[in-house]
Amino acid sequence: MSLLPRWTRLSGLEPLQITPETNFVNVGERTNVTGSAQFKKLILEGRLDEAVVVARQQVENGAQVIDVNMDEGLLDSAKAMVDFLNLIAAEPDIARVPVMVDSSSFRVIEAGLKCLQGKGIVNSISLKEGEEEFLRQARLVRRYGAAVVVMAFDEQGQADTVERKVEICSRAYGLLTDKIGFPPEDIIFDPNVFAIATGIEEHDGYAVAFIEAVRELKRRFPHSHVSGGVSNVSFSFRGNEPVRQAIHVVFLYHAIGAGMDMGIVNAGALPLYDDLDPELRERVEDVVLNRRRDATERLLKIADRYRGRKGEKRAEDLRWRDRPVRERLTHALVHGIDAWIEADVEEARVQATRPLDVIEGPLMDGMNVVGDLFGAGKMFLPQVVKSARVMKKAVAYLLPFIEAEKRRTGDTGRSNGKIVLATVKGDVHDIGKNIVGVVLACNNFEVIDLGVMVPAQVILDRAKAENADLVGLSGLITPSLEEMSHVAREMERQGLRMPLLIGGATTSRAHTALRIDPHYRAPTVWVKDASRAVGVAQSLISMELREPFVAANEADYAEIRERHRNRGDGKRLVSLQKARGQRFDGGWQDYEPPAPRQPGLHVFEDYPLAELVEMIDWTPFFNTWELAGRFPAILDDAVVGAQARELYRDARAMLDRIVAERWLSAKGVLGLWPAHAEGDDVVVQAGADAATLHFLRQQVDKPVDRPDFCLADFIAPRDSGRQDWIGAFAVTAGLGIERHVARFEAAHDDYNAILLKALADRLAEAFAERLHQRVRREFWGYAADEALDNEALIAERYRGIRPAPGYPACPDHSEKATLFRLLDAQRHAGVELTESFAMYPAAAVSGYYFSHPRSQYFVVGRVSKEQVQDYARRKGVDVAQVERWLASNLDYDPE
Ligand code: B12
Repeated sequence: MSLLPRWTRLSGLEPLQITPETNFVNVGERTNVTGSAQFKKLILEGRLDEAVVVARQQVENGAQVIDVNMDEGLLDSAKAMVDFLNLIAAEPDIARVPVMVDSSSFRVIEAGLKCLQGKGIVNSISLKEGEEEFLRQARLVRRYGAAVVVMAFDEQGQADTVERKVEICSRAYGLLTDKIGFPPEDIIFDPNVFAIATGIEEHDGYAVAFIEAVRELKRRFPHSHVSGGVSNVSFSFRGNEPVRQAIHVVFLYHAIGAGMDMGIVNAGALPLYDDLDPELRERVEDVVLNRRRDATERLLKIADRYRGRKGEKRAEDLRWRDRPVRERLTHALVHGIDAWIEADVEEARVQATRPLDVIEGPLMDGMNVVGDLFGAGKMFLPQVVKSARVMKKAVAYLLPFIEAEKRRTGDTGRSNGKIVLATVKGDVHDIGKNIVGVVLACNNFEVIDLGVMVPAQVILDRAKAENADLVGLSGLITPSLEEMSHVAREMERQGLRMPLLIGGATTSRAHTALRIDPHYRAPTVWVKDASRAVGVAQSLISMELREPFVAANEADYAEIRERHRNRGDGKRLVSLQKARGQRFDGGWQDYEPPAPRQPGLHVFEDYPLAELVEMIDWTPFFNTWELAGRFPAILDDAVVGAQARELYRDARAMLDRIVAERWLSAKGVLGLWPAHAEGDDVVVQAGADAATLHFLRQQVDKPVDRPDFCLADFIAPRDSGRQDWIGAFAVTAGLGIERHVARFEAAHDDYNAILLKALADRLAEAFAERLHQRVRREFWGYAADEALDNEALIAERYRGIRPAPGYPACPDHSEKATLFRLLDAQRHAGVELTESFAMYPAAAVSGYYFSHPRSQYFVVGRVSKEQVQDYARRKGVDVAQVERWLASNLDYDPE
């Protein structure tokens, strides 16, 4: 029998494991009436559907757990908790993450615990009312199978010194583990963060007390976790955000260093100290670490200078230019400065015996620093990509010298290992893959990037020819999952034996374990993101690490397969008939669908980019660069703010040039046609061309008052006697991008190449948003008076929806074929469909328009074989084909 490691295992519909590699668990706080005024208002006004949207946004923005708190005097908190948890439980995209049930009343907590379908966290219990009550509550928590936050609070009050914090938490730990067998990994301590620099002397040691308590608690109880509310610490600097930020950065830096591993902050990692003004940092550090008696006074003296400034250094400090060349190279790499790189490399080359020594010596040393800082969460992705640019420029400068040397001596140098990377056939997305390539190259891997839409045989042939150590596959859309299984099968059939890495937005550990790994006998490893790629690649290359790493991975996948085999007792789906019986009711008797003012096709040649710039939704842009948080708040974020501002400045500067110099052009087409629903299909009459759009229905077991949605429900059925309409669109903002990407790549500038692609994607999304707005106001015209600002548009506070094939409400990508035919999208918008229904150029979006006032987004989630068979029949294709298209949605194993 193999013992599972002592990791905290939480779950919503999906598992969340907290392993020693997990940097920091980010708990979403906006579904908390005590913390969010907006959420409180929605709950008090009974606008529960909008409150659900808040929860969804949290998850979309990367919260790994969501905190739900209903402690409000005007509410029946237990009822509000139950209602809200039941609502989100029926939304698979929210319910996938664990819930933290948060209340100061245990009655409310217990009511909440009864609704959780996975393993959540209780926030919180304490010894405030004595041991008996503490144990009673803890037993209940244990019976409900949740983890627990324990506050450092006992019969005497809240702990404020290290000794009291540690003493109370230790006592609680002892009681929990000895008396009721509570697993140590399910205990999370909250040793109270209090405000410092308040002018009261005894408060000066509060941050140190917290940090030292964290250190001691982690030493004593290594399997447990420590959490806390960070913003409390800077409370006395309210109104001076830059100083508050600096305090948070410094506090988090030390607290995380001491072992704090969970919290209600947007923290994925830590910034470099260099991003703070050194004077400010020093004085903040004096305050946080309580290093001198006059620390608060000294910070106050300079605090005003930073009001309105963002806490970062302004004038360039060039003192590093006076240091020896080796140090200069490291500095240039770590800070991504390429201004002097060629001169410095030349100086190092002249001093070195062989040109290769410059790479293998100072440059690799510098990149190792970058790799270590990134690995430790102290450097961010945009910085790493900039470092890689400096490295590439340095290598490019040295290459002719190295070639000459090679011709003379035959010496080719050494790399960490060779990896062949490709986006699989039918898929066009490469931002994620390129980022992974850059990060691996920074760690001295030789990366052979085959680009996008690469057929299996090309990948295999190249892997063989290069004698590659690793193969890495990337894909963004569901059909690519099937293609990845195919590549694995071919690798097996053709006798390849190097490990296979799998990555990209729709891939998952479960899919890799169930559908790829079994086909290939060499190690097959799913990699979540770029930060993890290096560790995985290095483990697979290393003589010592490989065996234990592969064994752990295999055990993990075997467990997933085992669980999958035994999943019989999971949540059942309802029959298709029952789900259809619970369809959304459009109220057709009392509702007249609006007729478009301008029906038919509308083509937009060369749409003005300037009009799109202001409609950009920036949040996903930062996510692309692994900076978590919402725009614009992210610019002031305690942890990633400085990096986010720098990236934003670069992005705006490039956008100006994209528009002024017409680097890209945007084209689009939309159509509005008469339509009616026939069951779960929608029949469209586009001029002489009639077409049927096929949709899928949710089969979730819901309370009777909540529908099992299908998009066809938003269109009037033929027998309603109403004339209804549907719309569709296809847009791109990526025409002409190749030339500029090639230009950057030729200059070894991955940073700007990735920046440009990410901006083209944003413009494509903005174009889709803008056209939808114009459809509502002009072309369909059912909301002619709509006046919403960008924030309201991003929050989708308008009537009607524009779901896109592939999105959770309509997961079948193959429907794009019908959409493209109706729109003649290739001719009108310059967009092509690949064999897997990806669109080229990559920066493209296509979808439908629905006008019904209560139309909404939802997640179809899992579908039964019965529905798949029905859908195949409706589409006129065989069941096996539909099973391939809907691989991620099947509630059963095909075959
Ligand atoms: C931005 C975005 C877009 C952008 C472009 C994305 C792009 N160029 O990559 C635009 C707006 C153009 C877009 C369009 C569409 N999108 Co989109 N999009 C997203 C979004 C919001 C983020 C994706 C992203 O860029 N992430 C950042 C990058 C850096 O991450 P990444 O690619 O995952 O890569 C990281 C890891 O996966 C890993 N990795 C990646 N590859 C590899 C390879 C190896 C070897 C390793 C080790 C690791 C690794 O490391 C990377 C760095 O950390 C996601 C939702 C989401 N949160 O994921 C939806 C999403 C991917 N899109 C989706 C869909 C459906 C579409 C459309 C089909 C919609 C439509 N009908 O128009 C189109 C398709 C466009 C086309 N050309 O075919 C779906 C896919 C669902 C599915 N099951 O297929 C998603 C998941 C949204 C959703 N919830 O439904 N999209």
